[in-house]
This record gives sequence, structure tokens and C-alpha cells, in this order.
Amino acid sequence: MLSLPLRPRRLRASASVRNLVRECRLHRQQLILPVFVSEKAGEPQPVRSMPGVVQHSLASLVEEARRISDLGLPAILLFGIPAEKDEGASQAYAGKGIVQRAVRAVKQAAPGLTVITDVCLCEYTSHGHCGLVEGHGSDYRVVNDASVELLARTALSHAEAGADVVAPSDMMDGRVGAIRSALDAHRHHDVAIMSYAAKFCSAFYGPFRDAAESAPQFGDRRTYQMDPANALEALREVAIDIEEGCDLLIVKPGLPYLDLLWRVKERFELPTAVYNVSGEYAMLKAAAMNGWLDEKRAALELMTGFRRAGADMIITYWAKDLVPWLDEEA
Ligand code: PB1
Repeated sequence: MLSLPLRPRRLRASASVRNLVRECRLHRQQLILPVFVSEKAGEPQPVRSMPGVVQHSLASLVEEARRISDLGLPAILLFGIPAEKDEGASQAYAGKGIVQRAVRAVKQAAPGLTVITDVCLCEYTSHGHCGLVEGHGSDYRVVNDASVELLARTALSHAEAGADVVAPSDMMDGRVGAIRSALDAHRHHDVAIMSYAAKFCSAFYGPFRDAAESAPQFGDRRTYQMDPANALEALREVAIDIEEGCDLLIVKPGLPYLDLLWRVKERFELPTAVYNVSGEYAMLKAAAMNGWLDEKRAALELMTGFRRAGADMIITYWAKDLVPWLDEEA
């Protein structure tokens, strides 16, 4: 016989009981910090639309990498801003390019830190697209297969520099298979591929484009990044990237795509990261700076939502801030 009324509040009665029955938790070991390194920066340059985020110089990046490692964070996701950009993205795969030099320096300074490199052409092309472009103005197209060749060369140059993981964020067809073949052909069997497999053409990337100086100079990314309305297409994209040999998955952006995160994890069971993107970061920062939201509480709630939706890893600009916040919550 049930004793009525049923009383679920019994398990909310104290902090200790609530902690005991908490269903999902977050640990610093599940956090990945995106970082920017600029070939032009003599010292860290703040990114106006992302308070707390800077474009590092090579020297300041090395110091930051040591701090990140000492905090017990497991990994960084590295984005480079070259001094020169051109239509062929030549600095993306240059042996002495800014990212290649940064990987070498970080691995030397913090060998225990996992270095994930973003593989894309948008930070290196003068037009800002994630692939090579034919035509100009309204009459242009992003060329897939020629771009894939350069993306494979870029990933290889990162592996040669010592990257542990390469993360193609370009959304060209076939890039995961081409990168895996190039890495294996050069005996980089141990370099993993973390594919931005479910990546949408989102309005939430604006602040990142400030940080990476990578906004498209014409057109948009709709012919390669996915329509936000298409969940089934995203699941097909994930299946393709797994088929082509990726080891880890990214769902991106995060907040507006928690349904996709859940479906991807439920269906594919591969280690899955969610990317808490720049626009999600900037909007909470702006609300907090106006006193409208409590940044710490709201950020922790965001992270809990990502974990509850199935994320094994969270790529977030709050990674460093979260370490003391999580210790206080423990
Ligand atoms: O934080 C962010 O907004 C990430 C943006 C993301 C980085 N992988 C892409 C944004 C864009 O489409 O410009 C970069 C694509 N290569």
C-alpha cells in the first residue's frame, strides 16, 4: 500500500542528500579549452565580443598552456591566426605556420596536455571561407575536393608538429577519410580525428569570427554547414564520418542543439563532445555584465545540461573558470 501523498521532496531535504542522489556530474577532466594564437600579436589581444578571451602571442600561449596543465585541464583546442592570408590558404599547411610552431612549443612546455588542432581553411583564406573558392561576389562556389586535399595537408602538418588530435571543422564532404588516409600514409596512426560531425550553419559563431578574424568576406556557409532544421541529415553526417574513420565526435553549437547531442550519443555511442560556442558564451557574459544573470550559476547549469544530454566532453571558453567553480560545488 503506497503511503500517500508520495514525497519526492525527501531527496531534496539537504545538500548532502541532494549530492548523494545527483544523477550527472561534471569534472575538469571533461573540459577542453579553445585557445587562439596569433602570428601578429606581440602580447595577448583581448577579444571585445568575448570578455576573458584573448588572441595569444606564441610566448603567452606557452605560459597559458602551463597554467592550463597545472589546473588539471586535459586538453586545448588550438586556433591559429596567420599574419598573412591568401586565396589558397597557404599558411594553413606551412611547416613553420603559426599553429605548427604553437603545437611544437606547447608540447615542449606542457607535454602532458592533449593538443587538439582545429583543421580548417577559414582562418587562412583571404575570403574567409572554410574551403577554396571559385568565382567571386554572388557568383561563387566553395570547391569541395580541392579543399579536401589542402585540409589533409593541413592535418598532416599539425601531426608532424606533434598534435595529438586533429579536429576538422570545415564540413567539406570526404575530409575525414582523406585526413585518415594522409595521416596513416605518413605513419601517424596514433593521431586521432575529432570530427565536427554535426555542425550547423549557426548565428552563434559571430564572436569567434572576431577572435579568429575568419568571417566570410562574401556569401555565407550555407552550402557546407548544415541547415539548423535538419536533425536526420546530421545523423547521416555523423554516420559518414564514423564510416570514414573518425575517433571522436563534436556536436556544434551546443545550447540550440541538445536534442542532436542526445540522439548522436544514443545512436552512435562514440565519445562525443559538445562545443559551447562563442555566441553562447558572449550572450551569458553580456547578461552577467548587465547584472541580469549570475554567470557562475548559469554557466554551471549550462554545463549540467550538456552532460545530462550525453556530452562526454565539453569544449567551452569557461573551462578555466569552471575549475574553481566545480571545486566550490563539490
Ligand atoms: O566558438 C565558436 O563560435 C566556434 C566557431 C567555429 C570554430 N570551429 C566555426 C565558426 C565559423 O563557421 O566561422 C569555424 C569554422 N571553421
